[in-house]
Order: sequence, then structure tokens, then C-alpha cells
Amino acid sequence: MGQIVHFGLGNFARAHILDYTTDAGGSWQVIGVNLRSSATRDGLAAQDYTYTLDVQGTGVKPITIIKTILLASEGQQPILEAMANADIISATVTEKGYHLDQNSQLDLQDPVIAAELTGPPLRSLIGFIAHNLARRDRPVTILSCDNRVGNGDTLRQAVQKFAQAAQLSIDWSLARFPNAMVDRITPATTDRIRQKCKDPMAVPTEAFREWVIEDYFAGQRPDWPDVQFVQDVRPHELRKLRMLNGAHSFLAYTGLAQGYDYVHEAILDPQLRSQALSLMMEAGATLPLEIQDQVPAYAQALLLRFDNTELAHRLDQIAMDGSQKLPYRILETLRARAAPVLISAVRAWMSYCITKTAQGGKLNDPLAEDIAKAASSTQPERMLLKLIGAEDLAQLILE
Ligand code: CS2
Repeated sequence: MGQIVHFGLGNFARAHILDYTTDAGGSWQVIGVNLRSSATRDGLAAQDYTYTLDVQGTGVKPITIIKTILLASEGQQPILEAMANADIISATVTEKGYHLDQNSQLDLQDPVIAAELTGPPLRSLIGFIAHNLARRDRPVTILSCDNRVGNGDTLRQAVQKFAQAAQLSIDWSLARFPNAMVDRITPATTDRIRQKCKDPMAVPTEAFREWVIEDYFAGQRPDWPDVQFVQDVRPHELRKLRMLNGAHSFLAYTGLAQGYDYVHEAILDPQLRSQALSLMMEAGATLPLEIQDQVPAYAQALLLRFDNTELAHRLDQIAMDGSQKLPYRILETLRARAAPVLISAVRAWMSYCITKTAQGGKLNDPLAEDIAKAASSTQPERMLLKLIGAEDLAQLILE
């Protein structure tokens, strides 16, 4: 029997890796680990760890492969034991769950990481992996399923830095960290979906799904259907992060400013639609040559996915954690190509921060406090750019 220990069992993981693993069949089981909230664990525990995946157009699908869900707040030992037996340790902890600085290096000053380095309890994905690897004697694949460029490499470097700081000795030949691109638009669950599925823990998702993973595993893996295994995932992840996620963030900040609530509303606005398409095409022009010919068709397919009225994908869900998302979704693209629409995406984020702060609202972002300070300073835009490591772009954006 194969075992996956998955960190961060939110809606996305339940619509993506768990769906693929269900389709793979065989005897794979998933143990979930949640680092902060107990809500998903409590809700799923009450129904024997099963839930309904509501796949648009295909209908409801029962997911029954979760064995249990462990909470970091209830003790690290059971989690480390589960990890010791895992073939795959996967993660969807979102961008902020990696505790990185502006250079994508583990931030040793981050309060969660700094506390873990002084001793138990473990609280982060990075800390758990480092301690697991320090006591491992069998191979493991560590599979990041978060939206980041080079997510596997980034995670390995973060774990290495943690291990060094904690003076843990690790046999690195036992662990592999393939990079992966993951895609499936998965909004937060609404009451309508809960009622429709007669399941308080139901997860709604679109029919489309995509997963491209580097063929670099340490041991067995599920027989995941229609996963593309490649040597180098970079072209695929740049395509998805810059075109899909970049356009998403653009639509979130500009759409909210114009009073829209949902992606499907914002993308119907003729001006936003044409700007989103132009952002995708500009981003497409920064991609490696070998995939440039896919850009127009991919952009059209994205517009159709954004048009999806049934999905009810909220713009404020996408607007969350902007400080973590903008760097790889927009700023890198902008460094490669100084297109006006990319500049307006950054400006839209800045005015979102400034307006929210002026209204006394609190941003949903790990840097919320710094953002509020920057936004109410005498040079709000400059300070905001500094916060997201974009000082080099200040002239371009602010001129
Ligand atoms: C979205 C993503 O919330 C967001 O920031 O851009 O979650 C997006 O829906 C997924 O990456 C699609 O695969």
C-alpha cells in the first residue's frame, strides 16, 4: 500500500491531488496534516473523512481515500510517524506557507521559523520536512503543489537552510523534490454547493485540470491519469503562473475597484477583457520559445474558463496574499517585458492596498501590517513597491 502525507488539505488539494489519486486506483491512502485551522479536520472527521467533489459538468464524485487528518497543534509525534512511512510527502500550503524572504530564501527571522529553530513544537511544513529527513532511512518524494516558480527546488533550498540552522544532519540522497505545475480553479465552497451535494464539506471545481510534474521520483507513485511527466517543468509553470495567475490577479484588483465581485463578471467587462487578454499575450511573449506557439490558444482557453458563471469564483479570494503572489505572477513578467498592462496590474494592487487602508480595512495578507504602514506613509507607492522587492521597477511603474 502506498502512502501520501499531504500538508494543507484545503479545497485545492481536495480538488486536485486527491482527485487524481482517487482516479489512479490502487491502494493509495492519504494522511492529511493541517498546520493551523482545525475546521477541515473537524468537518471531515464527522463524516469518516469522506467528501463530495462537485466537478462541473461531470457531477458529484465521492472521495474516500483520506485515512485521517492530523493537526500540528495536537502534537508533532503522530505527524512525524506518518511521515516516516510516507512514499510521498506533498504540500499545498499556499505561498506564505514557505516562509520565504524577497529572494525566495527561507526567512530565518520569520516568527514561525525562528520559534521552531529554538525547539519543539514544530509548526511549519519546512520544519516538519527537515526533522523527518533527519531521521529517515528510506527514500521519499517531496512534492510541492503550490503556485511558485521552481516549487520543488525552492522547497529543497528552504529545508536545507532550516536543517543547517537547526544543525540537523540529512542524507540528501534519500529525498527528491520534483518541480510541478498544478492547475484547477477551485473556489471556496458556498451554501448552494453544500445543499446541492447534501454535504457540508463538499468542494466545487471546474472540469478542467492539469498537472505537469518532473519525472524525478524517489520511489513508487500512484498511477495518476493524464499527468504529464517531463524533464523540465519550467516552460509549463511559467505559462500557467504568468498567463493564468497573472491575469487572475489583474482582474482581482481592477475588478474589485470597479465594483465586481466575481471573475466571470470582471471578464465580461469589455475593457477588462481586452486588458486581460493583452496581459496574457504580453506574458506569453516572455515564455520560452518552445511553447510560444501555444500562447494564442491557451489565452483563448483561459478566457473561456474565466467566463464560467457557474463557478462563482470570488475576486477577493484571488486578491488575498498579494504581496506573495505578485512577484512571480506579474513582477518577473514585467522585468522581462515592460508592457503597460503589466504596469497597470501593479498599480491596481497598490491602489487596492491604499484604498483598503484608508477605509480602515485590514488586508488578508501575511504582510498586512507592513502594507498598512506603507500605504499610510508619505510615499505609499514607493514603500509598497519596496515591500514586494520591486524597487528596481519603481521608475517604470511610477513615472
Ligand atoms: C488564483 C489561483 O486564488 C488565486 O490566487 O489565481 O488559486 C488559481 O485559481 C489556481 O492557481 C488555478 O489553478
